[in-house]
Amino acid sequence: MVSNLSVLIPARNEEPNIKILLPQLLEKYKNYIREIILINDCSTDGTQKVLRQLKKKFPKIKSINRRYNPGVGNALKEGIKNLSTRSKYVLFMDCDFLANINDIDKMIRHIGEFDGIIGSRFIRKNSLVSYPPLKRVVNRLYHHLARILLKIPNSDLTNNFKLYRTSLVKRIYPLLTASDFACNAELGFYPVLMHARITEIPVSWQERTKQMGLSKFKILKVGPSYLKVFIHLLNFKNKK
Ligand SMILES: Nc1nc2c(ncn2[C@@H]2O[C@H](COP(=O)(O)OP(=O)(O)OP(=O)(O)O)[C@@H](O)[C@H]2O)c(=O)[nH]1
Ligand SMILES: [Mg+2]
Repeated sequence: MVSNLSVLIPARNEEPNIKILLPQLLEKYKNYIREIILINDCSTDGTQKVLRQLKKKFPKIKSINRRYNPGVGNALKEGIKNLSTRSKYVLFMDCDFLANINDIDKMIRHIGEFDGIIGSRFIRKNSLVSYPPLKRVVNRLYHHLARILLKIPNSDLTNNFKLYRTSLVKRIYPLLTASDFACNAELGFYPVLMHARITEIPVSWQERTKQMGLSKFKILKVGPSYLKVFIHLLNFKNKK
């Protein structure tokens, strides 16, 4: 059975979402979760204040408050460095995955057979509700290139919705170079290149409502970083 589960969540200005997400996770998965590590990067809204309140009520919540050099990759690496020594599994997820809380149940039930399970938005039809068309095209192109050049057939390895064994996370950690969103691609692709047992389950994706705050993802800004990661992945594959 899954125990000693660490949940790693990067956050930047996510006050409205963490108020809902963290209590729901702890309510639904209290038998599994050892810790939720929320890595708060330079938030200018009430994220830190809400976190302080939540931590009083839920001792399993830990926070890392980063004050400079923000970025999802920097935050995730910091989170991994701070995992409990007793951590056996790590769940990576975003603050706006409120609609995906129930999907974790399936991941937990099946992780015994795998080293990692990734939530894919591209297995089931109609899984994407108002997904930005440009992001979709670029995402599909990235995975298409991966199929051809890396011989990786998986459908959505860049989604930051992954349940991994902690031992696997520690093997990937030294390979992580991206400071931004492209770290999600490193976390998804390296395990497959390392021949870890990775599978995907279908999940849906829902656009942020007005109440959920703004997206921080800017495709033109992070595009070069994803390309750099792809070159690292190619080099890694060719060296093996
Ligand atoms: N720690 C940290 N977290 C960040 C930073 N930028 C974004 N995040 C978090 O990363 C997660 C994903 O960010 P989103 O803005 O939802 O990006 P996205 O999912 O690609 O965009 P959407 O399509 O709007 O959902 C959220 O939990 C954010 O709070 C950052 O600089 N530092
Ligand atoms: Mg999002």
